[in-house]
Amino acid sequence: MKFNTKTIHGNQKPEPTTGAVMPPIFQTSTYAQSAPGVHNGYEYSRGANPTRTALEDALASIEDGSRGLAFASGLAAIDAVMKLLNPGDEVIAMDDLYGGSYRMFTRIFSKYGIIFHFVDMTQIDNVLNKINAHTKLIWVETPTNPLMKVVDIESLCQQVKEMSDALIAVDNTFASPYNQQPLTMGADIVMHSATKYLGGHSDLIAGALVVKDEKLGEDLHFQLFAGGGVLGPQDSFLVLRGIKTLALRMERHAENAMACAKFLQEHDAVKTVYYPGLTEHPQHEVAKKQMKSFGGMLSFSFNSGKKEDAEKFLTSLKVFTLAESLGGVESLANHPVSMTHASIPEVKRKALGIDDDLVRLSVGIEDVDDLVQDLEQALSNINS
Ligand code: P1T
Repeated sequence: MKFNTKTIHGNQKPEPTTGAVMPPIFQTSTYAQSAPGVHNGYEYSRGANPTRTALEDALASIEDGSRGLAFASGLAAIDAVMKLLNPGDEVIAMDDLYGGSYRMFTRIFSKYGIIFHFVDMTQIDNVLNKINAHTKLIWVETPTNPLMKVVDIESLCQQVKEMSDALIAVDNTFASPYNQQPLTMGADIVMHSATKYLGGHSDLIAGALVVKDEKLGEDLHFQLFAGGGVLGPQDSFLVLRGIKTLALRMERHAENAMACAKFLQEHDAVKTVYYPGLTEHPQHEVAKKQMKSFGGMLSFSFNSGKKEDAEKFLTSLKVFTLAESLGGVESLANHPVSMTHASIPEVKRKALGIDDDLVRLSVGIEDVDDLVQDLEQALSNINS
C-alpha cells in the first residue's frame, strides 16, 4: 500500500462482531474472563483496549513499523523512552527542541543520573564527537521547534550506527509521517505529539511511539502498561479519525505555509523567515531530499528585533489565533519566548537564536488569501 491508502486502510479491518467499519469506542476498563486467565486477548484497558489497538496498528502502518503505542500525551511517550535508560547512561539530544522535552530532560531525568548533551545535529560531527561507551540514546527533532532546523536523518543514522549501538529516536511531530518516515531512514524509534497533525483538529492531547524491532516494542509497551500513561478510547478514536485525512490536510498545510513564508520574506518589517521550503533555508537541500513537502510550520523575526513588535503583531491577528500548540486545521500563532519555550533558560534560548521577537506560525488549511491578508494587516503597523 502507498501512504495515502495506508492512512485509511493500513492494518485496519472492520470490527469482527458487527462489521462496524470504524472501530467502536470500547468505553470499558475491564473484560470478562470465562475462567481465571482465559480471555479474548483483553484483560484490563491499561494493558490494551481494542480502540487503542486499532489506533496503534494504524500508527505502525503509517510509520512503516511493526508496533505502535498510544500514550496520554506526547510527553508521556517521551517519558517512556527515557525510562528505558539507567543512571549513568548518556543521551545526545538536539539543541533546538520543544521546551517541554528540554524541561523533562533537564529537570526530571537528569535527577536520576542520566546525562544529557545538547548539540546542533545539523552538523553530524557534533553528534559523533559526543559519542562514548555510555551513549545509549540519540534524541533527534526535525524540523525543530521553533527554529525549523532540519537534521539529515539517514546520514546521521548511518554514521552513528558505525560507531555505537545507541538507539536513535526521532520526534516526528513537526513533519508528520506524511512528510517523512524516520524508521525507513534507519531510526529505531519514532515519536509523535499526536495532539498535533495526527489528531489534526486541536481537540485532544495524545502521544505515540512506533518501532520496527519487536523486542524494543515489548520493552516500550512494558513502560506504557507499567507506567500507566495510556491514551483513552475516546481520544484513540479521534486520533484514528484524524489520521484518515492526514495526507489531504498536510498537502494544504504545506501549500499555505509556503505562500505565507514567501509573503513574509518579501515584507520590509521581517528579518528572517525560518521555513525549510525556502531556498535560503540552510538545510533546504536536506529537507528536499528527506521530506515529501516542507510542512505547515514556520517562524520569523522582525527587523527591529523588538519584543513589542512581536506582541503588537500577535495581538493584531484576526484569522490566526494566538495560542500554544500546532498542527490543527486552524492557523495558530505563538510567541515561543513567553509561551512554548518559556521553560528554556534565557541564556540558552538566546544562544540558540530563540529571540524575544521570534514568532511561530502553525499555518492551517483555510483559504490562503485570507491568511496572507491577515499577516499583511497585522504587520501594517510595524515599522521596518
Ligand atoms: O503536548 P504533548 O502532546 O505532550 O507533546 C509534547 C511535544 C513533543 N514534541 C514536540 C515537537 C512538540 O511540539 C510537543 C508539544 N508542542 C507544543 C504544545 C507547542 O506548541 O509547541
